[in-house]
Amino acid sequence: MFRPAVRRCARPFTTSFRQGRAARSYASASHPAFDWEDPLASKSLLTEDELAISETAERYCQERMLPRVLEAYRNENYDAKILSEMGELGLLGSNLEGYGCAGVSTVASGLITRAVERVDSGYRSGMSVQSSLVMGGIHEFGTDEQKQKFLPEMAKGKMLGCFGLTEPNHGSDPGSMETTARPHPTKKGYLVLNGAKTWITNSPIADVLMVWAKFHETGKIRGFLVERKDCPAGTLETPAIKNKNGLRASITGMIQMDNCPVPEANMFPDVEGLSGPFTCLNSARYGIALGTMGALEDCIARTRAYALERRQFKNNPIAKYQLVQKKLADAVTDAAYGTLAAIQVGRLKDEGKATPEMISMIKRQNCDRALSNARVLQEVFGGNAVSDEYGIGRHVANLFVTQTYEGQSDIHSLILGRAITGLQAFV
Ligand code: TGC
Ligand code: FAD
Repeated sequence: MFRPAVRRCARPFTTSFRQGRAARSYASASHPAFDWEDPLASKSLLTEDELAISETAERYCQERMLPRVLEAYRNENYDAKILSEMGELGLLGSNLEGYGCAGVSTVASGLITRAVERVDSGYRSGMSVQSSLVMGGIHEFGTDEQKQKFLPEMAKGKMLGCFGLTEPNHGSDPGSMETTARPHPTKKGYLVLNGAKTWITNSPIADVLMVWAKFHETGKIRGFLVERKDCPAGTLETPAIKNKNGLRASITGMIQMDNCPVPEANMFPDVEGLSGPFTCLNSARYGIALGTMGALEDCIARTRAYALERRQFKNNPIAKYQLVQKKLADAVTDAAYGTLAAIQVGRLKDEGKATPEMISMIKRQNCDRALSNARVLQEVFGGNAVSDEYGIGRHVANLFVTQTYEGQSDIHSLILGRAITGLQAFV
């Protein structure tokens, strides 16, 4: 639970959101009130279904996840039951059609990530990998058999997945990966995977590991579904990476494969090259764009509540000082702009009109602005920012990771730069 250590200078955002608005509102019959929680009225762009889904997700996250996060973060203790709870509520693979998935809009799926990330980016990470990267990939590229076998159980959160693209020597440049898939020396209809993946969310607890590897015949990247239960001892190891200084409420590990057998039937049949993993990443990057707005909004709510209660100099609340107000104004503006941009791209995505560059733009901008604002808002807490009970430091550490994974922000700048100039800057 959120319990301030020194003085009651802040409360969970659910209790403090509405305080103080009436005193400064210009509302009248002819003038609507300014709502600092939704300054540009993004809610007016949502359908009734989307609003209901958002409310369900927010309620679950605040009532069931928030009370667990402090202990999870302190002890790097990810509770995998969270995924089955989300499954029960229909929050996993929510924008996919069929196979027990809810089939909601892209925007609705983003509102779910926003609700989860309002609590913690690590919890959102665990969900994004399951929903967007693994379920999304199987839905897009899998055979009928693969879809039937994996998706319904994954939608319930009873089977957990991870997504292995990054390697120790190849992060921003996955096209240079070294992991290979070759024919099994003795078993017909099988391949063997060799190589290592690192920084893989959920790998230590995954039942099914989506591994991207270079196929022996063509040298092209192909996707494989490795089932842990079918791997002989010593062929698959997934050690956890401990002592992280961000995203501690999620579980991260490696995937080490030593002649790891995988049936040919577990290879995606048609997709070749980086368009496979990057198609999965488009959905996950979208979820991060709206998700990080949840983390930023939580930073804003905590900071506002703290600044209204904390008093310095002539017993004034520090919220009265202009420098504090500017910090809040900057953050609230960026959260509002970021939310609107993500809703627009979500709508375009459902109409088939979104480009990968649009997703790069909102992923980069929202992650960068969330991190930058969170770092500045942290200053408002003074020394109390150092106590984990105030929650703001956890968001700052997490938001560094969101800016780094699924394409570091500078890489997204180069993706945009290439689209603007036609010139390739990566190599
Ligand atoms: P490039 O020539 O740009 O593209 C190669 C092929 O891929 C296609 N493609 C895409 N397709 C769909 N969506 C996209 N967004 C796509 N981007 C590229 C492209 O059309 C081409 O297709 P084809 O058919 O012609 O072969 O490839 P490149 O090697 O030059 O790429 C450069 C670059 C920098 C853009 C790319 O490597 C990149 O994006 N790097 C960032 C790496 C990254 O994002 N890694 C993510 C790892 S997974 C992760 O972090 C999960 S964290 C999850 C969590 O915990 O929440
Ligand atoms: P590098 O590629 O070494 O980059 C280091 C720096 O150099 C960056 O700032 C980068 O922008 C810059 N740089 C690199 N190339 C260029 C260039 N050409 N021009 C200018 N600047 C450049 N991966 C997965 O596959 N699955 C997962 O589930 C997953 N989960 C993760 C969870 C966590 C907690 C973390 C930290 C990472 C995770 N990742 C995952 C890996 C993540 O995607 C990579 O860390 C990320 O892609 C960056 O790769 P890298 O760490 O190797 O950095």
